Amino acid sequence: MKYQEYNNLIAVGVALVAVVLVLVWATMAAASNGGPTTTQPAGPAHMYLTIQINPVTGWPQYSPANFTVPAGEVVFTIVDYDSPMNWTSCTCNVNGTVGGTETVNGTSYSVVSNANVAHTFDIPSLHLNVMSPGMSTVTFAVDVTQAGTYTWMCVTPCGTNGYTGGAMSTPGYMSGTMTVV
Ligand SMILES: [Cu+2]
Repeated sequence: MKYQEYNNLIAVGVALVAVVLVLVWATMAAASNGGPTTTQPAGPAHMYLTIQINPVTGWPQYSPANFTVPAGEVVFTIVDYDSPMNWTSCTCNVNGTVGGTETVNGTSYSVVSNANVAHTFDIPSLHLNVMSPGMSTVTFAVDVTQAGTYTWMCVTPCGTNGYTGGAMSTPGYMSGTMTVV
């Protein structure tokens, strides 16, 4: 073997080693950068609603009244700052939620006491019925797969003049829309 040939062989060998090293590095980089996709599921979306007395009208009001949530499971939290109200004609069965329950201040119920039902959150087309006791925090989950716009409403005779009062008859207070996308 001539000296020049020997040198060429060395050069080819070095080049091959370099190529192998680059391939090994690329494979490891791909693996550490989520090569095989093992990402955690994001978990359910959250929607936060509050019920407060509107300072101008004096009527209780859900906020936001019109909102958008993603399709699939969504966890709702309703913080109700309104006063407790006894609603003796309420059967108060939780309906249409994941598991058929809601939590009131952290305790799970399938039937809520009618001794305190300041408001409800109802979507008749989904058979959803959730009670919101005054001065409490309610959580529940819904799982709506069908995109669309759903009308929600409170069915408690809340606010001044009950069923015929402004809060119940004016959209944006005790009724609104939930858009599922
Ligand atoms: Cu209400």
